[in-house]
Amino acid sequence: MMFRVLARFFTGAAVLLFAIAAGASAGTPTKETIDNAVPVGSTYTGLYAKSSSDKLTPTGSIGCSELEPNNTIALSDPITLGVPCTGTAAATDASTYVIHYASAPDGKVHDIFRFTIGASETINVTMTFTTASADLDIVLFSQVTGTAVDKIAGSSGFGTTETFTATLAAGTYYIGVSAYSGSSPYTVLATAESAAPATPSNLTATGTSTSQIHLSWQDNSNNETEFRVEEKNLSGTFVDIGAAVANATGINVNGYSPGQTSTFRIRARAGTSYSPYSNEATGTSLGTIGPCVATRPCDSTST
Ligand SMILES: [Ca+2]
Ligand SMILES: [Ca+2]
Ligand SMILES: [Ca+2]
Repeated sequence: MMFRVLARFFTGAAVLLFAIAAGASAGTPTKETIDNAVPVGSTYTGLYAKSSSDKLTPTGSIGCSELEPNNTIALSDPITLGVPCTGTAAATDASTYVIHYASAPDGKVHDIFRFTIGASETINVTMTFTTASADLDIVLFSQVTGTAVDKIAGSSGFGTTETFTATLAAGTYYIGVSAYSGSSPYTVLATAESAAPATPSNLTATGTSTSQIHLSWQDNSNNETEFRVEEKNLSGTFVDIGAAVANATGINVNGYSPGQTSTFRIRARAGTSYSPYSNEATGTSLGTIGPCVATRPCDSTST
């Protein structure tokens, strides 16, 4: 079967086109969006049905944007573990289900994402939103009874980050986003705890005293156990010198002589899985260069 619809439009400025072809199981709505830069002038868009011989196979991680409406299980958007999904929720949006909270009035489920796991797994879910005056919450459920979701886990705090962890059997689960009040864009990230954490980035090393170098980085993972810190030794080999706790974005390394230079890298650990290494960063303790110390590297000008 093949049909084609052509639409012509003119644009005086660049617009965005971008294609996400999300596979969907039988009986589930399939949605596609196009978002790509086009030049000034005439542009054509085409819609056509493809047969099952479609050979497009996405590779790597692609971002995820909520496709409205998604306020029922049937309309839920797929979320890939480890890939952030963005959306917008407002307390005035249409909703189909409610969340029975134990110690608060019912919340409404405005947006729903779904994922499937093939084996038991511990899942970390984090939602961050940008409008501090709003109050967004998240809930995890696997089914609905009447109009209420059967809540497995969730978070209903008052800050702009909501996070929870749930250990789940194999199956399909739903993450519901509720705008308890106000309206805000948000990002949801669901990560399998057994998965390698995302790589920390933007590592810097700065001397903060004659005996101390401060390391700073960006935490990009929501499932890390800790960050392992490595330092290059006198023979040029990186050696693990210790760890910073989960969600840390900095640590002090002590024991230097004045003016001593050293190079570092870090990686996130989740259980037995490690992220790739961060960039390498080099820093120098304050003060004038002193003698080399056996356990610490010196730069070439040290004596
Ligand atoms: Ca929404
Ligand atoms: Ca909240
Ligand atoms: Ca983290």
